[in-house]
Formats: sequence, C-alpha cells, structure tokens
Amino acid sequence: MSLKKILVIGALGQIGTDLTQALVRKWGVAQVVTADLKSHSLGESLTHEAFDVLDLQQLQQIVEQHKIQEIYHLAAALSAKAEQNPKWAWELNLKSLLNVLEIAKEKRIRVFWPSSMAAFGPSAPHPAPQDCRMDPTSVYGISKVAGESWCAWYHQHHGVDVRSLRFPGLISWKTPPGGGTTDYAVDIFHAAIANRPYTCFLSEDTRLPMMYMPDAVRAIQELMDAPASQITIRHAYNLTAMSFTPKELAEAIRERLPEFSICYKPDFRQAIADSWPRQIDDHVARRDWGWKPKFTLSSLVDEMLQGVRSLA
Ligand code: NAD
Ligand code: AKB
Repeated sequence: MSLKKILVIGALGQIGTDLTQALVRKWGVAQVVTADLKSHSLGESLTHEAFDVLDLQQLQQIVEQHKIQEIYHLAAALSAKAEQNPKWAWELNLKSLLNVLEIAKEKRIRVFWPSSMAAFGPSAPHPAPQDCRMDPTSVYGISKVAGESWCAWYHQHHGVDVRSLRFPGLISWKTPPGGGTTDYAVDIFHAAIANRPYTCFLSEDTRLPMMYMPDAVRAIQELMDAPASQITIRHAYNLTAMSFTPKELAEAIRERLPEFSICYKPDFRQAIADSWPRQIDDHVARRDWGWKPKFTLSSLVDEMLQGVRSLA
C-alpha cells in the first residue's frame, strides 16, 4: 500500500466529516488535505484549505502545492436545496465536477465523486436496476445523471480513473445533513433524544432506500481500493443497505424510547421522494468488488441513538 496525497473537497459536510476521519486513520494525517467553503478544520493537525471549488485556478494551485494524487469531491447542492435554487445547484454540481475532472485529466489524479439514487426517475422499475431509462424529475437528479455521464466520458476519452456510487439516503450523527429529502431520517433522532415530538415532512408510508454512514464510508474505500480491472461501471454503481418508511423508523425508535411521538406534514419534498425508487438492486457492486452492507434498521437505530446522545 504505497502512500498517496489525498484531497477531500466538501470535507466539512455530512459524508466528508466521517470519510476524512476514516482516510486519516488509514493513511495518516500528513497524507490528507481537507477543503471546504467553511474555514474551520476537522482536527488541529489536519491541513485545511478554505476555498470555493468553482475557482479553477485556486483548485489547480492547491493540487500542485500539496502534490495531490487522489480527490474525493463531495461539494454539492442536495435535492431539497437544489429544487429551491436550480441555477445555483446546476452551476455548483456540474461546474465543480468539470473542474475536478479537468485537473484529474491533466495530472493523472484518481477521483471519487458520489452520485445518488436521485438519478432515477418515476419510470425506473422496482427495485431500480443498474441500467434502465434515467428520467429524473428533480433538479438534483438531473445534475447527477449529467455528472455520471461526464465521469464516464472522462474515463472513456481521457483514461481518468474516476469512480462513483449511487448512494441512497445516508444517516449519521456527527454532522447535520446538508438539505436533502432524506434528512428526516437524521432529524428524527435529534428530536427523539431531546424529548421533542417530531413533525415529518414526508408521509408515513414513503419508502426509501437508506444506509448508515459507516457502511457508506466503507463502500467508498472498498470501491477506491478495488483493482481497475474489476470496475465495470464508470457511470456510478447502484448501492443500498435497507429500505424503510418514516412510520417504520418511528416505530423502531419508539421500541427504545416509548414516549417518542411523531406527526406527518408532507411538503414540497414529498414529490421529490415519490419520484425516487423504493428499493435498489446493487448486485453489480456486490459482484464486481464484493459490496455487502453490515447495518440493519435495528443496529442503525441503536447506534444513532447512542451517537446523538453523546452530542448532548
Ligand atoms: P453536505 O451538504 O453535507 O456537504 C457538502 C459540503 O460541501 C459542505 O460542507 C459545504 O460547505 C461544501 N461546499 C458547498 N459548496 C462548496 C464550494 N463551492 N466549494 C467548496 N466547498 C463547498 O453534503 P453531503 O451529504 O456530505 O454530500 C456529499 C456528496 O454526496 C454530494 O455530492 C451529495 O449529492 C452526495 N450524496 C449524499 C447523500 C446523503 O444522504 N448525504 C446521498 C447521496 C449522495
Ligand atoms: C438527498 O436527499 O438529497 C440525498 C440523496 C439521497 O441524494 N440524501
């Protein structure tokens, strides 16, 4: 395992916080540079660059200065925020990816960029297969389908080693979620631990694919560690761990905290959720690089309650 210099862009977000810790554990603090619009650092000894990834010149400078060999590009507008500000979201999600892919082409840098189940639209069969007609109806989903196509194009035409996963909703407690449609599945734990009733912005029977963050971070690392010969998908691999509804999640919390109460007041995010698959078929990721989730709904709820309680 030869040492490499890694840049995590969007490191202070929901995935970035957990992923950076895992990368530092694996490669050492001197090998990891974090970057974000925000200026605080994730650790005293970590090198942090506060910058805007839309600034190509500054990105070039950071890559050269730190001799970066691998980029995890996590800065993006998520589904709910993107729907409320489409042009800003398109610019952030696509221009930033093109900036990263251009530099990757020039400097032979490996790239991880996350796609999302939002790339699927209403015509996807259930469970959503690896390949089918992609007709997303959300701004965010449109940006993910376009991003996936750019990744495949840079790989095919310029040999860029870019790898991607279509994540389901990710659940974690260290950092608040960044404005997505699956955020309810994080917010609900904070309400439960604070002894507050929770008003859910999706209806009780909205079934969506989900995953606990440690599984997502492990998936990123396993995908990036796999030999290139095993990577048959250069758009993005389907990935999932479980599917549940708000009602099922609330019931699992109530088994541990009987006083917890929830009501449902669907808003504009309901239409986004209704356009996404209820289940995902990830057998290609399992076949190509051995993907297997570890967390179930029950173990996720136990860990989330413990994690959120530790923040109090
Ligand atoms: P997040 O919103 O929590 O974090 C994004 C980070 O990027 C933030 O810290 C933000 O400050 C930073 N950022 C935003 N604009 C920037 C800019 N111009 N320059 C530099 N930094 C900037 O997002 P996340 O949940 O960690 O998601 C990361 C990636 O994973 C995104 O591409 C998202 O679409 C994808 N994804 C996330 C989920 C999920 O459930 N969290 C699911 C599927 C896919
Ligand atoms: C969102 O809800 O926008 C994200 C996602 C599933 O991509 N969590």
